[in-house]
Amino acid sequence: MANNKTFTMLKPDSVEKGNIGAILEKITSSGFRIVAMKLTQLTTADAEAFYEIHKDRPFFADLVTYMTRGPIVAAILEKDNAVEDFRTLIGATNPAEAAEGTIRNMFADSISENAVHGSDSDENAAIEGAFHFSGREMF
Ligand code: IDP
Ligand code: MG
Repeated sequence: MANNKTFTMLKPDSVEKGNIGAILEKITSSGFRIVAMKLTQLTTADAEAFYEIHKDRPFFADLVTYMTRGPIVAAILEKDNAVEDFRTLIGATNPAEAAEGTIRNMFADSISENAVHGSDSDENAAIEGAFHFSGREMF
């Protein structure tokens, strides 16, 4: 995936609270094009693999429980400078520190349940997108 794509998940809290539509509106009105999208649910093995980098952190078990407790929306998004611009749009990991108008500022409850995922590099965007979507599901 080139540097014009990123990967996102609307996390279980966003789906539970009925925020799918509002968050997608914010994403598309900020200039991101939806390349691929589905409602899906992570297994424990999926979440452990996805967040492997955090496996030694004290919050790891809670993170896996949270991310597997219900469906998510997984999507690939396209825009110039997608990874960096999407991280700006979602705001800081801790919504208490997320800038006004960012998705986490508007829709997240806490540092653990923070509404959305955004890839942190072009390399991870490609890995994370390919984990969820085959070539024939990308447009
Ligand atoms: P990011 O999602 O902003 O990239 P990461 O540091 O990669 O943040 O952490 C991955 C996820 O783990 C966060 O989105 C959040 O759900 C959870 N998390 C991160 N730090 C903490 C923490 O200090 N306490 C509880 N959960 C956390
Ligand atoms: Mg991260």
